[in-house]
Amino acid sequence: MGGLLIRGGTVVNADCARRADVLCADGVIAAVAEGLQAPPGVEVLDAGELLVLPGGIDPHTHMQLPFMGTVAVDDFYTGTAAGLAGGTTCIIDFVIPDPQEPLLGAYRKWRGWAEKSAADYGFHVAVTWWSEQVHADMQTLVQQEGVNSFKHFMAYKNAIMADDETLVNSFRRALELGAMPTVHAENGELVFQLQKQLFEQGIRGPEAHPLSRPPAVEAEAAQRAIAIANVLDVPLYVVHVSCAESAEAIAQARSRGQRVFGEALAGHLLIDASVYRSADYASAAAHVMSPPFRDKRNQEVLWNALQSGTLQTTATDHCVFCAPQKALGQEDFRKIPNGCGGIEERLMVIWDAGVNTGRLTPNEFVAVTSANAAKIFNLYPRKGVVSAGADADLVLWDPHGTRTLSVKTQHSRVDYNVFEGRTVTGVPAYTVSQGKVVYARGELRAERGAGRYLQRPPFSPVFGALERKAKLARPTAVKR
Ligand code: URQ
Ligand code: ZN
Ligand code: ZN
Repeated sequence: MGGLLIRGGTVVNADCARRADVLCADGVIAAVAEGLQAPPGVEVLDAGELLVLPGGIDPHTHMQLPFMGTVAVDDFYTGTAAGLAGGTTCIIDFVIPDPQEPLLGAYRKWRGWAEKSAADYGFHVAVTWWSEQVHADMQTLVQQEGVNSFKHFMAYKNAIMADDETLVNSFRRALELGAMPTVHAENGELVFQLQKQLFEQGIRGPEAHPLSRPPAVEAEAAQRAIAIANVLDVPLYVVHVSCAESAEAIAQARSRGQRVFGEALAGHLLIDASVYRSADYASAAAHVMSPPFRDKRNQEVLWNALQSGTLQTTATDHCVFCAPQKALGQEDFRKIPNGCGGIEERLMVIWDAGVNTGRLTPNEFVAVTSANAAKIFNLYPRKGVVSAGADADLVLWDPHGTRTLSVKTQHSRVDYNVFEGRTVTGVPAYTVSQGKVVYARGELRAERGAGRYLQRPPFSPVFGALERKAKLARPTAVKR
């Protein structure tokens, strides 16, 4: 592989920023230092005033997800290509077995779909049912396939919802294996009953969606998952935290020393529930995702949670359906396929609303868009940092550049853009993936199939087990 020297930029990692050149060779970073010379045959890219950041990591996407009777329209190629155009060079997607579907069979199916990815990818595997076979398959996935995180949908009753029995069994198994349990925290029974009540009251349009999933429905599930994890002494990652109540539950758990992590979606940080009050069905339905976009006051709480470390990562939950698919719910909001986009826009909107406003420093921006996800899901320092030995996944960031986000210019296949019309300051000028320039000032050169499956080692179960055994062995002081 020819090699690339990125000269004259300012390298910004989660922990520090400095003027340095970056030499890439054979897909990895060979050196980060001032005054590097380009060996013969190596392409030189003059970074000038640009910042050189670790490529974005989106830990929550659903490319070509079969869901609610249809399939998300961005597949693993178009979705990862759109990500590269926005500076995201790695995704962690989801294998979601149907109940009773063997986990290994579903995993192999998703691995086949993902072969076309343009960028590197990993998988969280959802535990949607429980049996001795699931118990065994989790071990195979951790020890042979490099899966170190298992997802649990507490919503979607009569579909992929995990009840408490599944949560407890799976969380306990994850701990034994050194894997991280993650949850979609909404009480699926409450959603089901509220949906039914609204429908029977004749409230059947997209405006009913947020009414059937109020913040309290999310907070109950978040608190329950946190409590179960606490009793079992297992870490927990809560995806798409959308409201103050859930963020508060995580903050309290963390202040008690419980190891709970949380994720904010770019959409929830910037879009509010007014979108559901549009008189136009297509516009309101386009924004149906779960948890729903919330009242605006929740946005500041989520930003504060990112700044304070209550939440550690940002993601998009990129799961996109076009108008004809969203029209499946024309007569019944419960049938609107849930999901929105954002993989191309995430870094730009978080820089614009986060760094330009002073909420986040550039270093914190790198932490919440790349480094923290790499650390939590055990990809660091291969991913998430500009340093020798890391994969050469980089984004050359132009903090003064502007772009108006629109369906007219996006690379996603979906037929709308939830950030439509927003003009941002701070854009990717170049994206480098595995040491190759794959996006250059508007020109996308994503390569179908160039992405690699990422094995993510388990966290050391030996250490965990030893620690627990020591704790159990210690005689508890008997109060006289
Ligand atoms: O719930 C999820 O995370 C998947 C099914 C995407 N859809 C959504 O509304 N978030
Ligand atoms: Zn979800
Ligand atoms: Zn999701």
